[in-house]
Amino acid sequence: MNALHTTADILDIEKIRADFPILQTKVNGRPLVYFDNAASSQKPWKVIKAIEDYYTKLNSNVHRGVHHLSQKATDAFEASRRKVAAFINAAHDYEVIFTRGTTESINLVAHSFGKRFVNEGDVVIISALEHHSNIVPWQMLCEDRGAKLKVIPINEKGELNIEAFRELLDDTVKIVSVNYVSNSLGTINPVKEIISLARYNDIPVMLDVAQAVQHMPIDVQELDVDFAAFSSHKMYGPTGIGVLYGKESWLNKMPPYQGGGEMIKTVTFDKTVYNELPFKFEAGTPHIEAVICLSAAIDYINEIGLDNIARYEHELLVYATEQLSMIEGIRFIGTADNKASVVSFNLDGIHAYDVGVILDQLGIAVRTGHHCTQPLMDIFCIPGTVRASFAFYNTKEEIDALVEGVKRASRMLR
Ligand code: 7TS
Repeated sequence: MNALHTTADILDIEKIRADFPILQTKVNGRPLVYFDNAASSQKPWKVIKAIEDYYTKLNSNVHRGVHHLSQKATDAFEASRRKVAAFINAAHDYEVIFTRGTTESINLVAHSFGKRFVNEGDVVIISALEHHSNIVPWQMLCEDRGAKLKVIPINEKGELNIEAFRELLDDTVKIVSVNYVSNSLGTINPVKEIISLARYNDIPVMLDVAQAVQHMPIDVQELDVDFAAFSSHKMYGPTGIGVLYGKESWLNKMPPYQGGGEMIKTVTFDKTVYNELPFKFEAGTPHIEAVICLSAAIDYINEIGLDNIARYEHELLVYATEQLSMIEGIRFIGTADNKASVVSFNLDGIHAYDVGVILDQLGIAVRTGHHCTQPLMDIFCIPGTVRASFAFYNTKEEIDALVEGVKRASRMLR
């Protein structure tokens, strides 16, 4: 915990907000209220300055040069890998693969694990709560291999039906891939139970932790998860960089995802010998400055403390749910008992998009639409929702502004 941001476990939100320069922005003459954190979070000075530092002090390609700058850049790059490994408590830093983001991490596993382990008649299990990026790559794999995609159903609150999951498990299932936290509904899934049920049947599990890693501590060893994917830009770091965590035993058995420089040991025109982990999965020049600046984002999160973050964001969730529920005609989509700081709703007879436009006029940024979870919206028989997703720099006063804005939209659009 850092004395700068916390006193006796209470976050100093004013100090925290001063760390995020974009929060001073005015939109349509009003202070920006940024409630689109699930899409992408804002960046603190620490990260912004790290980008400048990289280009003014370190810029050079990594793992290639004997020269001073290349060595310094490589050291910083590999230090960042160690920081990520420690952040999720990976057993080895080489189990951390840098990718472009969650989407690429899932595609990597679907492609590479799939090529090696999924055959005709096999089954891949996902859940009804998945983002398109945890649906489409598996559909592509299943189509390619003649395998079948099965889906864990949900109840009306947006919670997974674990009994139904248990019944799907048999020896045709080759992998289970589910999210930890639903981006559209905020449901926190019982991933420990899912992993232990799958483990009992010797089935590996991939977790999409894109909406979890910035909200709660994640320990991949304690979870005993086989793969995990997340994006830097949702955790206060730069865009264009993400992580695939994979257990060494799996990664060693999987073929490379892409070919090129860096992922090889030796190349002749007859044969290529692949590099060891993690480089086998990192073809080409990586997004060096983003990797290095992700490390600054992790430092920032650690300074505040994920336990403090989780506690404060839960307060925001409870307050927002209470206040919004007083609005006539509001319907919450996703009312799970265990939720992260995401509130999704619709107003009776009013299109989510129209609510979003009015909120934007008031300087309030929410996301509207299907949130890249069309099959989930189909289950609720709706085209989309208005979604407010909170971060630790948000305040109850901002939630009051949202509630006033939604009331106004309701008056104007009825
Ligand atoms: N998985 C989940 C659970 C997500 O929420 C997202 C992005 C992704 C995967 C894809 O991440 P990317 O960084 O590779 O694009 N979710 C959202 C969202 O909720 N609104 O905009 C993007």
